[in-house]
Amino acid sequence: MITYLTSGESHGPGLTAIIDGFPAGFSVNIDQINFQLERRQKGYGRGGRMKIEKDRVQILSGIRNGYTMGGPITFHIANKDWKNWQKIMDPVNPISTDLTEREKRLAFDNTRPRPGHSDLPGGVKWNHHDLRNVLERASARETAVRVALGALVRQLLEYFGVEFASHVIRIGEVALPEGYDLSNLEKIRTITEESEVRCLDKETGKKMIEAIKKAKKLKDSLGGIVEVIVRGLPIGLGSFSQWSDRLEGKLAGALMSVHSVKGVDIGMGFNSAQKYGSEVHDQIFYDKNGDLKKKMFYRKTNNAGGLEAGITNGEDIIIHVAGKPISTLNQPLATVDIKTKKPAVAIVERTDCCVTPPLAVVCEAVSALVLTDAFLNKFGSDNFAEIERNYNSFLNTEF
Ligand code: EPS
Repeated sequence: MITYLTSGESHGPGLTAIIDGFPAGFSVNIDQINFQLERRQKGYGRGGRMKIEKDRVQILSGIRNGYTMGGPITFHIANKDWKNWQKIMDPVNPISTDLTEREKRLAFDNTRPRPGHSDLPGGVKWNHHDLRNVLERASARETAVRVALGALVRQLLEYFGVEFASHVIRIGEVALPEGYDLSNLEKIRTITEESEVRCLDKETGKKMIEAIKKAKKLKDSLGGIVEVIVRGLPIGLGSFSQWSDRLEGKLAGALMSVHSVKGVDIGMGFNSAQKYGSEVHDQIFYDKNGDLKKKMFYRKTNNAGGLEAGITNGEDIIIHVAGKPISTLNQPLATVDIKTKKPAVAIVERTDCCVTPPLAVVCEAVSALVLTDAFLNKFGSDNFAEIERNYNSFLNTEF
């Protein structure tokens, strides 16, 4: 089983992750990990921080001469911004007495919780009266190291012909018109890489940018919806045997843990609740020359989004993830100062205006972590050669 932990603060020295349960003997492409980190940093609506950072993974354990060894793999991503925060965020020394006015504000003006953020619940929970102790770890900066982990494990799935893609289908009120074509994922990857908002349609993309510009002008923020597509997984990953093994639950749980996410649905999702069963369920067909991964069974529709009863059915996994607008607003909302208990306006930190484009990249990574775990649960997780044998044996065994 894959398990992982992440650590690190947004303005601390850096982020670290340890992943355990990944098999030995797999050749890792580090450039691919850094490529995913670069993708996450891009996107119209990002703030000033991304001009400072240039995320690169450093490997501290578990990989030798380019191959995994089977032990815990440790990743580190340095925060370049750390040098600007050391006087405030030093792990050992107290806050420096030599601070600029801006630094004084960042160090001491942390008592007015932002509605929608971790500040108030986290402060009460951990009894922190300096809310910087809360918001630093709650920051979405953490997603950088999760993307690095996802970028590692997806390489194993990609070796077996699995493809990942994602795109933005809504920003604020601007939605990608229905009827877009998902048949060529390579094309989707190319188009979204060229779009500042990861949108498949140029005109809609322009409108999304306009919407973000307007939000920025209003000193407000905007959320959106992304779609993740995973193609090429075999039938039979996951289980319904226990509630905790169901892949819909594992995916939704993992994706709901991503910063700002408030909704996840799979396939037709929420819309299926308005329809008859006959309009929803994907009828089953058989082709004796068909795809071995699907055991030659296939569907002409994919309303289930590739999952039935917690198990992959061989069709594309289709996931929609809704991210709320970021809760740091340059036009701050009403709050209460936790020190004086008097009405106040919320703290303003440097912020992004819209993070829906990078959310797509993060959701690919988080989905990859869940799906690779399911793959290894079926085909073994000690060493890569054994996994490959098991996988080929699965393909070549008649059902
Ligand atoms: C974040 C606030 C911003 C974002 C940050 C998440 O950082 P800063 O306060 O330094 O401007 O840019 O996201 C990242 C640093 C990142 O790598 O995605 C927050 O409060 O969640």
